[in-house]
Amino acid sequence: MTSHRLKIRSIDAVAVSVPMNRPLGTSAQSIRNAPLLLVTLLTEDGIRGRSYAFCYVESVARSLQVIVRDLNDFLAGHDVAPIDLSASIARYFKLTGLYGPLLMVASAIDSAAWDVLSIAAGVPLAVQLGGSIRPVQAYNSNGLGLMPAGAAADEAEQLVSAGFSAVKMRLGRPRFADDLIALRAVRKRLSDDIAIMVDFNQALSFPAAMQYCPQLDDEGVYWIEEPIRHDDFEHLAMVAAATKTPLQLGENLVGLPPVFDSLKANATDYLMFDVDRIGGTSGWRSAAGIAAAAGRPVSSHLFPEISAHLLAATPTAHWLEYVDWANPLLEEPLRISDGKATPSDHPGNGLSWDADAVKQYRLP
Ligand code: SMN
Ligand code: MG
Repeated sequence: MTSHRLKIRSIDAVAVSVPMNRPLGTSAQSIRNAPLLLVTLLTEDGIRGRSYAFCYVESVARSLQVIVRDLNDFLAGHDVAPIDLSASIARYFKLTGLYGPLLMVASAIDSAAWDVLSIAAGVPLAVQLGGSIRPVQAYNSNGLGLMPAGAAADEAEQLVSAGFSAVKMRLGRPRFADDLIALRAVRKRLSDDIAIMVDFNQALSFPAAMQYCPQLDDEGVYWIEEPIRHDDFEHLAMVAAATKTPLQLGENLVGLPPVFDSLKANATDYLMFDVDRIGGTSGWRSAAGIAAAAGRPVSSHLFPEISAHLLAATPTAHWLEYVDWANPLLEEPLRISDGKATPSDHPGNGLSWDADAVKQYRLP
């Protein structure tokens, strides 16, 4: 069977909400359950390609389920050719605009199509993309939300006890002094060789960032993520210039133009892509090319199972963000050992849903 003959029989989506082991309190929103949209693309030959979207809000997962079922009628019979598929979906949503949750659906379908292609080729996704199955360094990003200093230090200690050499903590408390107290408590509790990434989730104003970010330079921080609005590249560049600690940006960049523009503006030192916002596996490949041209390290945002493959095929791969949120639904959760994630070595991306768990967590 040659992959160019693969055709879509159906695309199905199921909305679920999975309780998280550790709630995530960010400066933007607090999350206790992970609402996911599980996408399955079935070909006429019976190959199933899978991916999922992280929807942040349960009603978004429910609404996207309806939209995928509608797209199913439009895409049935279409070739499993991700570039053409993306163009068809972009035409379908030309008038609404392909942003936010609609882009998540388009990205998830793209990644499910790449899953089909690599299953048909009999190789893991990383190999299909020109990489190899190799361990990727990962930081533990479960929990460590905006909590009191003592609790943060306790949680950080638990997070590294699983063998991780890096953790991410959220900042952006109403008083920066309280962020500093929590950060120092965590820094003091962890040994010096453990990296601490910090994430403001866009909480600061530009003047506040100019005042606070340079103060983090002496606190043993590995990167400062999204200190201010993610699309204010001009001011991000000024914060980056005033701060020795590298800035991290990218989970909110939708599609390729903002990746290119952020680099032209010198808005960030490091880039991180969210496979579901950057345009799926196809979007990641292109974005990774742009980052490589600019010599910028690339990390992932969420979706650790697919991202492990993508990073293994990214020329400037940096860190994988590890969260365990999809684990209850997966027949084979991502393998983590010694703080590194190894992509699944099955053909495809390795995602397969546990039917009982899907039944249990399905949204009404
Ligand atoms: C984050 C925020 C909200 C949900 C998931 C993740 C965060 C991150 O910005 O980078 O992990
Ligand atoms: Mg972030």
